[in-house]
Amino acid sequence: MNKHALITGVTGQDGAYLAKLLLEKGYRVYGLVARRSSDTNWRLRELGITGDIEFIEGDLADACSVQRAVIKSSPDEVYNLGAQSFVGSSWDQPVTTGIVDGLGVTHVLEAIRQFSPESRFYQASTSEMFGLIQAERQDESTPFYPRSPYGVAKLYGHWITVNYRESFKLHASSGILFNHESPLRGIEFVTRKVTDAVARIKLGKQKELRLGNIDAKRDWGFAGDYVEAMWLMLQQDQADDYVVATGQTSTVRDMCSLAFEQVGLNYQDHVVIDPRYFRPAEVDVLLGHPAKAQRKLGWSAKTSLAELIAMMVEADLRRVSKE
Ligand code: GDR
Repeated sequence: MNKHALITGVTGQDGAYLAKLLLEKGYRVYGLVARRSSDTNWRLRELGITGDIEFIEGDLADACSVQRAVIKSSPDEVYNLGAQSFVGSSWDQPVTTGIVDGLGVTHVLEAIRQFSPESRFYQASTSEMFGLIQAERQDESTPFYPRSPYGVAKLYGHWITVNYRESFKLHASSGILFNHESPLRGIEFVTRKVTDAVARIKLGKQKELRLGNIDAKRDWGFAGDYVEAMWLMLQQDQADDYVVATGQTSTVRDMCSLAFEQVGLNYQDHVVIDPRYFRPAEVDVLLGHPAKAQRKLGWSAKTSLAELIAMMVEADLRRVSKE
């Protein structure tokens, strides 16, 4: 019998890579999708898996639709990856972000508790919960201090997952994932904004790249590596929380420099600092310490930042040259 998995956010970067991984493992994959007027299936198309997923229409903000999705998919595993995931937008849409990224998690957990209590649950927690840094390297015991409505909402999602695990003995785990990128990353996130601009500048379609705080430091890994950690968490006897990161940190400036060098350009000739991209409160530095994931899951990041950026620049050069 094939295992069933339900993925919320299946059309997002992580949803697409996870769906591919689970399909390769022989799972029947169901995806919760909200109706949108724009095309959201491009990632699934790029991975060639659109036809292999059973879509269920619904929205994390709508508890009834989440219940229906859980009943319909009778899942062995539920991966809650759906979210308003852009930190910058969370100041413009703080309530929507709170409903979807916070209460939405309770909707999924309640649906599991009532209709499918044997299902294993994965919550997409985030390094944004650490925010204002309390420790040089962040691990599962580092105190949280979120710095955006997104981080605050995700912290609720994290704790409600812990609470349902302790209250109702659900197999509910949280992956505290640090930044993870890929050619499927949305254009609003800084790595993809940079690699897309590098391709356009190289091909003569753009001159400059406007960025905000390029001194921010992030621990960037490859999303394709990180979805394996999600799956591994749900294969453990005990549910738990894990930091998933590379253990290396770099500035946005260094990441930019790598991307421009890839096509023989110097970022200083093209990058313009634009205060419009500064955030009301910033997370200055993130650096994960993924020792527990390594020890208990046997997981570690395989892709370096240089390899990741090279992969993304290559993909954007191909895309932009076809336009
Ligand atoms: P982040 O990712 O907020 O860390 O959250 P993002 O790529 O948006 O920002 C990273 C850092 O770059 C700085 N920055 C800019 N960011 C954007 N988007 N655009 C710019 O022009 C720009 N200039 C500088 C930002 O200020 C920030 O410091 C991501 C998301 O995927 C979350 O959903 C996820 O939870 C975390 O990573 C882990």
